[in-house]
Amino acid sequence: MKTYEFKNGTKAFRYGHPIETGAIVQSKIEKELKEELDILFEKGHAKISIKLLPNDMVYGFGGNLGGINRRGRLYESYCTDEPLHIEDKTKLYSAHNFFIISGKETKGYFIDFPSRIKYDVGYYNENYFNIEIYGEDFYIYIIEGKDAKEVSEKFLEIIGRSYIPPKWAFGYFQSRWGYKDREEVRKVYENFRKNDIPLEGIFLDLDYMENFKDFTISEERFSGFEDFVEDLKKDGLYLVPIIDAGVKAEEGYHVYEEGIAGDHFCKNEAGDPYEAVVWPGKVHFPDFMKEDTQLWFGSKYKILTDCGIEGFWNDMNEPAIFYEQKALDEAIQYAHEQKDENLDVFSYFKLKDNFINLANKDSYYKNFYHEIDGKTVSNDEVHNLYGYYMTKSANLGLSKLLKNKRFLLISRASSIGMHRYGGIWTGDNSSWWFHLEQNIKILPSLNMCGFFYIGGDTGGFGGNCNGELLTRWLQLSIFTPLLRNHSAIGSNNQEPYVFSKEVLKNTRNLIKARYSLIPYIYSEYMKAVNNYTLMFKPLSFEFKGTLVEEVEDQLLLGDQLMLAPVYRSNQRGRYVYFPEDMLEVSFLDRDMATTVRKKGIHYVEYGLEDLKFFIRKNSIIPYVKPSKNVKELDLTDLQLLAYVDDEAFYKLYDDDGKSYDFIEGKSYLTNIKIAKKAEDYKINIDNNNPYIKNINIKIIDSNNNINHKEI
Ligand code: MIG
Repeated sequence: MKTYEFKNGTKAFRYGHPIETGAIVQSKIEKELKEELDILFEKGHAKISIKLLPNDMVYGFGGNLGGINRRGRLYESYCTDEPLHIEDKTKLYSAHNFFIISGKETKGYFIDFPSRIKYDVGYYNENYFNIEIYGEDFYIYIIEGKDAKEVSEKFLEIIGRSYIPPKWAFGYFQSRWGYKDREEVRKVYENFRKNDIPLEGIFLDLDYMENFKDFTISEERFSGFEDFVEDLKKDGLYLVPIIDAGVKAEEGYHVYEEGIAGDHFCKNEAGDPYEAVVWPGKVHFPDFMKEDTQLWFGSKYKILTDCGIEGFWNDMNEPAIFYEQKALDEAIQYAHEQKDENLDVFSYFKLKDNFINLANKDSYYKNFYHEIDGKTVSNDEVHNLYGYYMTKSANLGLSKLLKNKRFLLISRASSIGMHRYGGIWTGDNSSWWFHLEQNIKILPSLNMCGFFYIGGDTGGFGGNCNGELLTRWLQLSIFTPLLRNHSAIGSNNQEPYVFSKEVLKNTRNLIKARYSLIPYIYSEYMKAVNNYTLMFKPLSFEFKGTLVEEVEDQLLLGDQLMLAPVYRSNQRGRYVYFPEDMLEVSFLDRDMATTVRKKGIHYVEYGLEDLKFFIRKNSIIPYVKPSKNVKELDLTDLQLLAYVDDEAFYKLYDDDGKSYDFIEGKSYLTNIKIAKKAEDYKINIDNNNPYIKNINIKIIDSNNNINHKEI
């Protein structure tokens, strides 16, 4: 074992010879340290057991189901295409091995290991947190701090700054698997414009490709693609195509030919390109663990960037496998053998399950190999790096192709480290109220693991969404960096305009509110990323007490807002816990009504026609007039909504939203200070944002007295 220490005090323990995943970027120095965890090495696995005290909370685990407090659940890190997000699922698309145990003392742990890990977070025995690592070579990082907030910030420091998208990536996106051709996409765009709903872009799903082949465009359905992209861009609209991990194995197809010629595909046991079946039929998987393969695949995005594309979503990169030919053959063979048998129920179940369980079998991932530093390593051993390295490859490619221009990039599979290369969407949720609730809880957990450009499929992916659910979901998603309404083929359409007039009106207003709030949301995003702080926090990261620890359906956004979305049907409002006095804002009310809420529990009315949030004491929220897209956002007249008790501050961050010049300090700051002075207010504004000309301020005091100021 080797031990190390980081500048911020984080300790690292190296066991065996771990694969370097690239999750950690900060440098560490070797230092003699006492081992803190009792690790039992047994049959090639490592087992750790941590005692949990009755009031310990467990945070982290990023993109998993369950509560903000992870205690009482089972988790597994093994990236999986799991389309059914139900209560008893232990793993989804991500492997986010960071967690914090917080109680009398607080410690964070990160297990840097790229294969399977199982966690029993006090599930079978409430007093123990048991971990089983499927290997003996790994790093464990231990982070101490005075509380969970400090620990999470220290972790963000060592894993490095998150990916930063362009500002247009904060707009509203419409998506649907099944927009079958150019005409249909154009109609969607026209419908948004006709109905006066802002729209930043449309995601293109598999449908745009020729036979599901990466980096091809269907001539038949999307002819004249380049002109189409350009045409829409003139109106400020972006198209964001999907790229899948599997490359169709088909002679004559350029990506396949180049992949074979350049030796870019993962191998099978015999050393030939490994073959599995996904959307295109037989595919090979690029070996993203190899640097030249990363560069090669990354360079293929050029085919689309040459058409004017500046955003992508990487899908099926767990990698998802529908079946291996051999496994299918065996299932068919077994079925044949049973043909004239008088099956008992168990044989029948076996027959049926043989087919049902064909997808993503554990055994498949042991059947193909990567090359790492000249060594052959099975996918199973580095399984959780696949989506990460695919997205790294895309990021490297796009950075080269688009130079100083930022791009939108999200991935479905991920592990920690990937957060520096792209964002994620939370995969195939359903149009269920329960998934709206899950969407609330996942946000802070993802931030803790480094992921900031995040969002769920608003309205739900599978199943049929109704107007009420879409509206309620938007009331949450208006605040998430990635705001995308996406649905599955075969489900009912869920664009805002397919429902009643009432729903159209409400959703239009909500999306407009999003655009009004982009200056704030962007500012909070950039500050969180640059300062290694969380954008979304559980209440317990800022306040103390039992109630605060138990509330999981409210969040803090930045240091200014508390969110309390309605996530159940047929509600006219909900109970909200106020850990301190706050200002309730009805943002879509004609006069933007406000109510001072005293510390405690209150029933807050929250209709479908509104957007509610709660401003913390001495905080200021900036907003502007809505626009149809980010390009047309106009900061000339900046509005401020301030809840002032004695002295309120806000630092509004802005930059060109397009380039990386902000890294060299090319950003605009507007420092705002509003202090109560006897019967009046003293306002200090230090503005170096050239776009802001006038500032209108609405100041509300703790008695809900309203004051207007103009600067
Ligand atoms: O097997 O491309 O999560 O967003 O619409 C399904 C089709 C493949 C899964 C993604 C989803 C996408 C869908 N994909």
